[in-house]
Amino acid sequence: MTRFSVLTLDIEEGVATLRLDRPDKMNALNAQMRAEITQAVQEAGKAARVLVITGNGRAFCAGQDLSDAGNAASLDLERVLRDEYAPMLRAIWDCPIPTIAAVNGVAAGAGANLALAADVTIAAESAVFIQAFTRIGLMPDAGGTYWMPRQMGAAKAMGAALFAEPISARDASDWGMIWEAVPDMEFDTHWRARAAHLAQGPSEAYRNLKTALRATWQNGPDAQLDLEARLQGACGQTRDFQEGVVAFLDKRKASFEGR
Ligand code: LHQ
Repeated sequence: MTRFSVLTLDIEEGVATLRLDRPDKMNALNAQMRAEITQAVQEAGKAARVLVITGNGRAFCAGQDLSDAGNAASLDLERVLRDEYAPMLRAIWDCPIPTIAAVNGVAAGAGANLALAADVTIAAESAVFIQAFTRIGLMPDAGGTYWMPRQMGAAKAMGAALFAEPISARDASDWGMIWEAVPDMEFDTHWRARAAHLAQGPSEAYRNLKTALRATWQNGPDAQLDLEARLQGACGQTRDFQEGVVAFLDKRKASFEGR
């Protein structure tokens, strides 16, 4: 497995855990971090059954490393977004296994949108999400304008972007921006249990439901019904489906192999 310098990647019992590891910089994203996340996500997608992205230290991720920028005016934002952020976000969106963002602390700017790019976002109650961009004269990027209105609705997305105020984990959960907020004391145990659940689940069904739930934004009902039929047809060919039905009839818990 590749050695990384600004993150760690551990794979155990089907769970890949990617920890952003620049705690003194609140895990801010520099070029090295973006490249390593892209590579680690791709590796995890091949070697594990679920991927968790979390942060070391008190932050999840403070977004773009602003100390990297030097003279901000000379930073080519368009290039950085196209060449470095987009591949990282595509790697997460295209990841064939379920992805969990375990948001242990503040998630700001591109760090907030990194958290939203995961399939499931679980936050510690003390964590906050800040669309911090307008504070430094920018608009949301890193996929925020794509995910925010879809996840929290247009009104909340516009307010979050314009006011750049911290959104508590509890509000984020209530608004539908994230899956759940969890008391800090239970946070680690909780996301590990969630990850273990998915790592023992029917991987083909997960892959296909991700495809269907993403495609729904572009499809009308006919296309979506057609897609469901095709993808469910593929699920029907799996051993996990066989096992699921037999386990149901045997009144026992299914033991999925992930194929
Ligand atoms: C940091 C950072 C940071 C470096 C904290 N960088 N050091 C932009 C441009 C280019 C291309 C593409 O797109 C983007 C997208 C973006 O992400 S723009 C938005 C960038 N992020 C922000 O504006 C957030 C900046 N950080 C903050 O607002 C605060 O630090 C937060 C709210 C995250 C945490 O506040 P506190 O808990 O009060 O901590 P702190 O501010 O004291 O920070 C702790 C240390 O971390 C501190 O360093 P120091 O040496 O003084 O201890 C900060 O300088 C450092 N840090 N964020 N993004």
